[in-house]
Amino acid sequence: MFIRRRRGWELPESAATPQHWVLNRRALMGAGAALLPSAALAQRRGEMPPGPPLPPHERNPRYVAGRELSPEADVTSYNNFYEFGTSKSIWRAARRMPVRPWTLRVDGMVANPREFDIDDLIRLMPIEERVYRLRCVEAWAMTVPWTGFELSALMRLVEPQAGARYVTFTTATIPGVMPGLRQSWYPWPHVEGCTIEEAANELTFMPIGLFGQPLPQQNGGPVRVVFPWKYGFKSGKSLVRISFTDTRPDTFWPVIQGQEYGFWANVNPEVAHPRWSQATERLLGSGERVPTQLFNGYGEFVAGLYTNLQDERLWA
Ligand SMILES: Nc1nc2c(c(=O)[nH]1)N[C@H]1C(S)=C(S)[C@@H](COP(=O)(O)O)O[C@H]1N2
Ligand SMILES: [Mo]
Repeated sequence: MFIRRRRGWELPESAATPQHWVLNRRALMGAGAALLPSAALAQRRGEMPPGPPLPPHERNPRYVAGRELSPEADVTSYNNFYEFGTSKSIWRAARRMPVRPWTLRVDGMVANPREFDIDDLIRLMPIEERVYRLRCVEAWAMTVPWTGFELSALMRLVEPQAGARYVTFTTATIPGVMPGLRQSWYPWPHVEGCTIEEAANELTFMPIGLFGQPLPQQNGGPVRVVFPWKYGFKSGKSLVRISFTDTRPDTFWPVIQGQEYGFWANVNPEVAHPRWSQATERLLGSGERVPTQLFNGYGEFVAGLYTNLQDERLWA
């Protein structure tokens, strides 16, 4: 007999309604509009819930952002996710991407290659919240509380082999919900990469949540990577595969425009983009301009990774 296991995320609709839909609904009803309940409205638009509630977890006080959190409404509605289109307003399209079930394959040069169901992975990993700054190469920046786990914890589970030198991160390609894939001149899928030392650094984090809620699709749900000391384009979204290799991967942006975007992409205020200065950045929400910091302010954690790499183009 086939017994269907009821998963944690298959909750009654009321329990699964993401917080911002509830808030939206309150705001709309407050305005006196006669509208469908928000969950039904979202469903009618084809929006999919971003996942089950996060497990209980705490904020790690070791990572201090030094500035206010960006407004959640801006963080979740101003995005770069080219699979859904090149504008910043892709959040509604991204919400149509189903994120359950979801499998993350971890393979290549590891002792224990595995395919993880995302909810099994979340149960296996030590989950915590970290407030990090994120600096886009376009010179906007945000400060957000990610929920997730250190990539190093996953590495301990799969055990990279001695010869593994690089790690690649591959984003899902789902033609039915990603209109951007029709722009066939881009080298889909979006592959990102780093060295094994960068992957093992304590800052390299795998978010599954944002502002205490499951990570919205537009921000890379159900699971992404973030390197807070690098330009944001290194932080691949909606990952389906992490692979360990002995050769440096051809990553997305250097393939498209190698003059402007390199493999390392560490933040540096003194190294201008060919078309604009990187000396300052614009904060999402307030629009305030503040000085850009070397390694986005994370030099104490990562500067040591690069002391033997001075011949490399580390900054763009
Ligand atoms: N798969 C994929 N990942 C991606 C991108 C993308 O277009 N596709 N954009 C990158 C860029 S340029 C930035 S700045 C960040 C933005 O993350 P956010 O939308 O959560 O702020 O995601 C990065 N990850
Ligand atoms: Mo970016």
